[in-house]
Amino acid sequence: MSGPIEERFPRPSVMGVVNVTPDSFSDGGVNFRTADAVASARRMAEEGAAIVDVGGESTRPGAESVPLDEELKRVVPVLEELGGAVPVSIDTAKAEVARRAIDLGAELVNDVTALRGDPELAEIVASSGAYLCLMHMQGEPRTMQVDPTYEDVAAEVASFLEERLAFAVGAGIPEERICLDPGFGFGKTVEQNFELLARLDEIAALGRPVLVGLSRKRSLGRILGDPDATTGPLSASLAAAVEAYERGAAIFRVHDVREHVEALTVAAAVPR
Ligand code: 7PJ
Repeated sequence: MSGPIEERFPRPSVMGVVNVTPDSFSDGGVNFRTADAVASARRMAEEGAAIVDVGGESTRPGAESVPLDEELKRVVPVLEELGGAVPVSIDTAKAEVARRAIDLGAELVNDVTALRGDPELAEIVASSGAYLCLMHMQGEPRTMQVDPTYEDVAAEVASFLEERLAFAVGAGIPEERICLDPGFGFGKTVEQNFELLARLDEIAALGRPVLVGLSRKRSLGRILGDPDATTGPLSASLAAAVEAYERGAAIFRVHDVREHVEALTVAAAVPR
C-alpha cells in the first residue's frame, strides 16, 4: 500500500460523506439507494474530495445498531459499482464489513468505536495495511447525548486517543497509518464541542493527523439559536472547518465537498 497517512492526505484534505442509510441525521436517506450513493461519491471526487467515506450504519444520536447482513447489503453494492474508480473509506465498526470493503478497494477504515467495538477489526486493518481513523466517543450512539460529563474535555479526549493509538500500534497497525478524531458530537454538549474545538491543538500535539467531523452537526444549529436543532447549516459548517484548520486539523469529513474545498483552499493560502 501507499505511504504515511500524512502524505496521502496533506493538510487540508476533504473526505466526502456518503451515508447509505435511511436515517442519518444530516442527509437522511438521500444516498440509501445504490445508484444515488454511487452518483454522490463520483460527484464528490470530481469536486475535490481526497476520499469518500461510505457507511451503512447511522451513528447519529439515538440510532440503533444495524445487523451485519443489512450493513453489507447497503455498502457492498456501492463499492462494487464504484469499482475502485473513487478512493473510498469504509465507515464501520465491524471487522467483516471492513474486510469486504478492503477487498473491494477501501483504503481507510473509519471506526467510531476506536477498536472497542469488534475485537477482530484490529487484525483486519493490520494485515491489510489499510489506513485507520480512531475516534473518541463517550458512551454509545443510542444514549451518548443523555448527560455527557467531563472534568476537562480536551485533556480527556486527548488521553483517550493516546491510549487507543497505543492499543492499535500494539495490535500491529503502524502508527504512520493512523489518524485521530476528537469525535465532535459523540457524547458532548454544545459547550464541550466548542471547548474541544478551541483546544484542538492539544489533540494535534499527539503527533498524528487530526480528522474532524463538524459538518452539519447539531451544535452548529444550536449556537445559531435553535435549542432543538438536530442539524446545522453549511455556512456554520464552513466556519467551524476553518477554525479547526487553524488549530491543526488535517482531514475534514464533510457533506458539502465543493464548498469545503473552496473555504479550506482560501484558509490554506493565508501565509503563516
Ligand atoms: C463522524 C464520523 C465524525 C468520524 C459521523 C455524520 C454523523 N466519523 N461519523 N468523525 N460523524 N471519523 O454523518 O456527520 O465526526 S456520523
